[in-house]
Amino acid sequence: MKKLFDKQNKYGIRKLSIGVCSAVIGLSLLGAQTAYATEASEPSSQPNSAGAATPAVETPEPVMVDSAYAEASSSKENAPATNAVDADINTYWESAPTGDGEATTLTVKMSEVATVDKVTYTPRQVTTQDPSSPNPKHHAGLLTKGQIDYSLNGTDWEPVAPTRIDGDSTGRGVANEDKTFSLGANNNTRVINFQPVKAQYLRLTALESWANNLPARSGVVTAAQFIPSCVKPIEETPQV
Ligand SMILES: [Ca+2]
Repeated sequence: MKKLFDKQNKYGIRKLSIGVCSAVIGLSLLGAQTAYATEASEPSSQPNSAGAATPAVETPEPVMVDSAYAEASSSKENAPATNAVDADINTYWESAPTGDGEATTLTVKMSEVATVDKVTYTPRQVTTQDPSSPNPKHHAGLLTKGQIDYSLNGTDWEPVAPTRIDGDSTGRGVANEDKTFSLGANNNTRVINFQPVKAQYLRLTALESWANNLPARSGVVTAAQFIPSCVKPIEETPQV
């Protein structure tokens, strides 16, 4: 029985892994910057021109975000932090800022320690309705400036060093020198690239967000997805 469970469990993880990685591949194509081909699920078996046998290259296994874990400094009802890591673009996390100056954060966890060099961020996709607004259908909670910190244990944190933003057509998606990053105020999916780090936790700190025509909501931050892209480092196993 245990064997069967293990098998099913592994299959479940692999299935999720493919789904998340496919999403990242699609984004990379949109960004037209990088061919993110390392997750190809099929081994490269094309014959090369010389016909010689290609030596097997060990490819690190992708590591998945823990879809059962996500924490936020605050969340609106029906918009929990785990909605940012559920691989469903239509569900989202929404902060519920108290206005007391507390930083708005979203923390996600990988299933194991991994090498991470990018995060895919998508704001809430649906517009919100507010009858009191002159523009009752509007976007709110668009992250426009943030910082990402990483941790091995969920206690000690260091900021990552952003290198490039992909998928931001506004020209405002930039990596800043002070290790923060800026995004255009739109609801597109962006990929925040940074220098690779070894981590199990990533924490987004929202520094600025945007809501059109509704200053009262400008402190709100949303994430339909905030998903690290990572691989397990190949490590030499010491022989005991
Ligand atoms: Ca979601």
